[in-house]
Amino acid sequence: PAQNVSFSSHQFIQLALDNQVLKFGEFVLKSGRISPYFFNAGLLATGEMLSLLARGYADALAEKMAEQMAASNNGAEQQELVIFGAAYKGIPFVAATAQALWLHHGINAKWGYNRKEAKTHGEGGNLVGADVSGKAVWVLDDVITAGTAMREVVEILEQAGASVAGIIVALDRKEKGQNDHSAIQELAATLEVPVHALVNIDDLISYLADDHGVQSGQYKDATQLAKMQHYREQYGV
Ligand code: OMP
Repeated sequence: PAQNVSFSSHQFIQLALDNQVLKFGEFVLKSGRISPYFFNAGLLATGEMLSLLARGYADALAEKMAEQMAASNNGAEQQELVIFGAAYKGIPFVAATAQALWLHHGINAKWGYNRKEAKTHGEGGNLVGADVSGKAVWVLDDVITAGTAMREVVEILEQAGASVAGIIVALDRKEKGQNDHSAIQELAATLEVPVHALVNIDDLISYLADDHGVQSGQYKDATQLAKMQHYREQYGV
């Protein structure tokens, strides 16, 4: 059955191409860089794609938990897992991941997210779901380029009295952050936490460069590939 299919980066990239999640052209990024490709995670808008993405996040988290358990004293006790999705795109992803963790790994993670507008009535505040205060939280996000969006999430969590246990993104564009290291390397070094990406720019380029990515011919565009390679030389690490 479809729900038992585990994450495959090739399947993920092919679905992203088929559904215009991964597009080619000229895009102005949040960092101001002009990119020949754009990954719009908002278009992972089918049950199949959301399930595959959530399975990818969940498998990676389960593996990290197993590593942590093996590294701890006698590995007896399963540590608490708290996951956090940043508004807006991270919200459905964190919910789907909590469900995938439960269904496929038997891990009962706590999950929460922020809202962008603080609520002034009812329960108030801008955090929803699991209480993150005093907790080490795994952050889920869609794409990392220069790391600005992720630094904002880290700040939201720190203000809520939480710390970051690790970071998982769907796509690491592997671009320079504030210095010559990649944004992901910088975050891993400053926060001293593991950072994991389901796919990165090198995976995209090699997928497009060999025959996997060209089932429907339309992606076999040498100029497109050359542009991506050129962009990677300019901003990549
Ligand atoms: P940084 O804040 O520079 O790391 O950019 C990451 C954010 O940019 C993501 O959270 C997205 O909102 C957006 N983005 C994409 O969604 N897809 C891309 O391919 C590139 C970007 C981007 O603007 O860099």
